[in-house]
Amino acid sequence: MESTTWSCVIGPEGRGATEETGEYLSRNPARLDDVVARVRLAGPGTLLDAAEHARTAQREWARVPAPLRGRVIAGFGRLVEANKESLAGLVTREIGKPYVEALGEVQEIIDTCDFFVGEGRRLYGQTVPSEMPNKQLFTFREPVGVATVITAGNFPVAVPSWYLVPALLCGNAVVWKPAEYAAATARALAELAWRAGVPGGVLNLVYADGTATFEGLERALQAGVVDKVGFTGSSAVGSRIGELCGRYLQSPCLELGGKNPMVVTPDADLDLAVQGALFSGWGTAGQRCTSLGNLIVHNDVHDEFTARLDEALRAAVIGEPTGDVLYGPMLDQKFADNFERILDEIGGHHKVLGSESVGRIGDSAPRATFRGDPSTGLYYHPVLLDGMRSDDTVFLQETFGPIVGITTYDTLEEAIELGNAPGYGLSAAVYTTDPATAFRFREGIGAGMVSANNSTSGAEAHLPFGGNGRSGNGGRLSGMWVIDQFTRWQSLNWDFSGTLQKAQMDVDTV
Ligand code: UN1
Repeated sequence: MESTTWSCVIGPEGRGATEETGEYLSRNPARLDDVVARVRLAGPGTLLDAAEHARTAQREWARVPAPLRGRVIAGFGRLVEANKESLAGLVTREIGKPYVEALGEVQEIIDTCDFFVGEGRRLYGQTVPSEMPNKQLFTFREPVGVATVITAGNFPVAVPSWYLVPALLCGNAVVWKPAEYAAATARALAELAWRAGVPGGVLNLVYADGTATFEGLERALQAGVVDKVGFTGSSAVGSRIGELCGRYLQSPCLELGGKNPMVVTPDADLDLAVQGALFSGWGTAGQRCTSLGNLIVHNDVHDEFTARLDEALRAAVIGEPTGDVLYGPMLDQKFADNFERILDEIGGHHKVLGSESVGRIGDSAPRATFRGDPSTGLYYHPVLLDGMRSDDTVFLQETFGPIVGITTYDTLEEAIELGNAPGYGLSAAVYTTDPATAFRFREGIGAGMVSANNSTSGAEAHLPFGGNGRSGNGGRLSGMWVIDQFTRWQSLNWDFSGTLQKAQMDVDTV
C-alpha cells in the first residue's frame, strides 16, 4: 500500500497548496485493496493560484525559441520511451487497462512528441501581399498563454499528451487537472516532462474534484489568467465547461463522448467485421470515447453476422489486465456504478446474446473465459443486445461499458440516418468491399473520424482527432490541426513608403 500522501499541487519544486478540500485514494480496479496513490485534493483557490503561477512562468517560456522548446519535447519523448514499460505497467495497475493496450497508449505519447519536435522548427507564419505599394504584411503564430487542461482517466497519459505536448511546444504554460482515479499515472508523466526540462511553473499538476475544478476555473477565468481550456470527458460535463467558458468569451477545445456506429453491409467481409466489432465494442471494456456503440447490420447478413459475433464473444478471454485479455475491469467504482445503471435501464424487448448473465462477474460465471479472480475487482459480463430500436435509451446514449446493441437496415441512407440519430459525431465505421459505398457513407455520416474496414477505435498522432455534435465543438487534436488550439494569429503591417497610406482608400489611383 502506498504510504505517502501527495500534495494537491505538484511541481518539481514541491510547491505547497493554499487550499485543500480532502483526500482521494486511487485504487487498482482489478484488486481494490491495492491503493496506488493517496492524494490531497485542491480547493478552488489553489487552482486559481496555479493559473497565476503559470501566467508568470509562461512569459519566460514563450521567449525560449520554438526550436529549443522542440528539443525539450524531443527529450520528453525519449524519456517516455526509456520508461515505456514502467509507465504502461502503472497505467495497467491504476486503471485496469490491459498491458498490451497500455504499451500502445504510451507509444502514442512518443509518436506525439516525434511529430511536434519538427513543429518547433515549423511554427510558420506567412508573408501576405498588401493592397498598397511599399508595404508588407506578415502573420505570426502567438501562444495563447495559460491553458487549463482537464482530462479523463481512460487514456491517462496519451490523451493528456495530445494537449500538453502541443501546448508546451507552442510556448504556453499548462495547469493540468487529471482524473483523480489516474493520479499516480499523471504524476509519473508530469515527472518525465519536468526531467526533460519543462520548467515547474510551465507545467503544473493539480488534483481536484469536479466541484472545486469548476469553481477554481471560474475564478481563474474571471481573473483573466486562463486563456484556453482543453477538456476530454463526458458530453454532460463538456457542455457545462462550454457554458462557463462562453461567459468569459473563451472557446474551449472539447473532446467528448461518442455513440459510435459500425455499419455492416451485405458485401462486407463478415469475419473482419466481427473482429472489428469485438475489439472496439468490448475491448478496453468499452471505455474509449471511440468505442463501438451501435452495430447497424444489413437485414440480409444479420443472422449470419450476429451468430458469428456471438460465437466470438463467447470465445473471448477477459480478466486480469496484466495478461493477454480482451478487457479487464471498469476504470473505477464510479464507472462501474454508472454501467450498472445503464444495465438496469435496458428495455425487456431486447434479446441478450454473448453472455448468459448481465452485470458483475462473480455473481455468476461468465461464458467467456475469465482469467484471474473476478471477486477482487470491478469486472462485468460482456453484453450483446439484438433487436435495438432507434428510440431505445441504450441506442441513443453513450454507455461507456462492455455493451453493444444491434439494429438492422435495408438501404445505405437508412443506415446513415441510424448512425447519425444519437446526435454524437466522433467516430464511425463501415465494412464493405465496395468503394462507392464507403465514400457515400463518409459523405453522409456526421462523424469527425470515419473508418472503412477498420474499427471505430484508434488514433494516429498526425491525423486530426475530434468530433461534432454531442462529441465536441469541432476542435481537433493531433497533427498540425491542434496548433490552431494553442496559438493565435497576430498580423504585422509594415509600411516603408514614408507617407501615410490609408487602407481601402487608394485602390482607384493605382
Ligand atoms: C478517448 O477515449 O478519450 O481511439 C480517446 C482510441 C484512442 C483515443 C481515445 N487512441 O483508441
